[in-house]
Amino acid sequence: MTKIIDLPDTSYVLPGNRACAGCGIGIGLRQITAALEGQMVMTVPASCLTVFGGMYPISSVEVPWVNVAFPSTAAAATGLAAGLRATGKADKMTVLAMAGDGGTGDIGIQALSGAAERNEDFIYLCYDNEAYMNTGTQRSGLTPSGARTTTTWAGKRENPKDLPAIMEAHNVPYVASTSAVFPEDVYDKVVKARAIHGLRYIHMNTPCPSGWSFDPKDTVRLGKMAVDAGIVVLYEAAAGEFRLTGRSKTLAKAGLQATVADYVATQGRFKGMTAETIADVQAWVDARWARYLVRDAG
Ligand SMILES: Cc1ncc(C[n+]2csc(CCOP(=O)(O)OP(=O)(O)O)c2C)c(N)n1
Ligand code: SF4
Ligand SMILES: [Mg+2]
Repeated sequence: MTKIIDLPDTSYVLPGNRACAGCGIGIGLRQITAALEGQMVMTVPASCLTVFGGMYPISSVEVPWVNVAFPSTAAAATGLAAGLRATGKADKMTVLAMAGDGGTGDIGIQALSGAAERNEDFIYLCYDNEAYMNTGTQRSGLTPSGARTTTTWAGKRENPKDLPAIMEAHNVPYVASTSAVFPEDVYDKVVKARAIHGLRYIHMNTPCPSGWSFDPKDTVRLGKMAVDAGIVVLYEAAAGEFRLTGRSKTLAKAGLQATVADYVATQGRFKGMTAETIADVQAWVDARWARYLVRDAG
């Protein structure tokens, strides 16, 4: 595993973009573009990520980038991959489709599922800030239970969709779950995915100070707490071989170091969450964590 001190200094993400202070997306995007050494073309639907892309001719990201309509990210990536093959550039350049949780788990899932079934040759990276943030925080299928959004005023009632599991069910060659606040874990997974052909899916948790309602200085602390509580789990399934990675691997031996109650207390979006809902979410997290431990043990 790459140590944080050994991550490359080269950055394709310039300072001075218009994302909110403390946005988790920027931390992840730096590692993703560095892992691909800028040898890439991105396709991105409407989302907070387009804020980093900026408005022509001003951009904070130094790689080719195609903005596309909401449901069509994976379809556009399919076309870009075909274009690279036709022009003999497929070995040098990687197509990166990158979209939010709403754009992936709800609106773009049809094109993504089709591309996965055909095993198209690109990396699809879903950054998960757990709601439709760019339009002011509406609930998505990946918003956690108990979270208040502008469309779930009393707190969402359902647990989030398990998108990496849905992608694993497509039998694609690589599926991973990571968090932007573990840059070395993001970096290693993108490096690994780059060397594989076919559809590679990476799910990246990205804390969002504005939508989750916490102080921007706490992005990394909260992101790490989500992993320590087993709410976000770092793992990969390469050719069907499952393993926990990084901090989650450590926690498999040491035990989880935080609870759902600890985690929800840190964010305004969970204000008013009842003890009963917290207990329900804890039971859901515990059952899921137990399944990961069984898979990791092989
Ligand atoms: C077809 C369509 N419907 C709605 C919108 C409005 N819209 C733009 S960004 C956005 C939120 C996207 O949410 P997500 O994919 O989770 O990315 P995030 O904004 O959270 O980064 C919405 C609803 C749009 N641009 N196009
Ligand atoms: S709303 Fe959230 S995800 Fe969007 S730019 Fe701000 S911090 Fe980042
Ligand atoms: Mg989102």
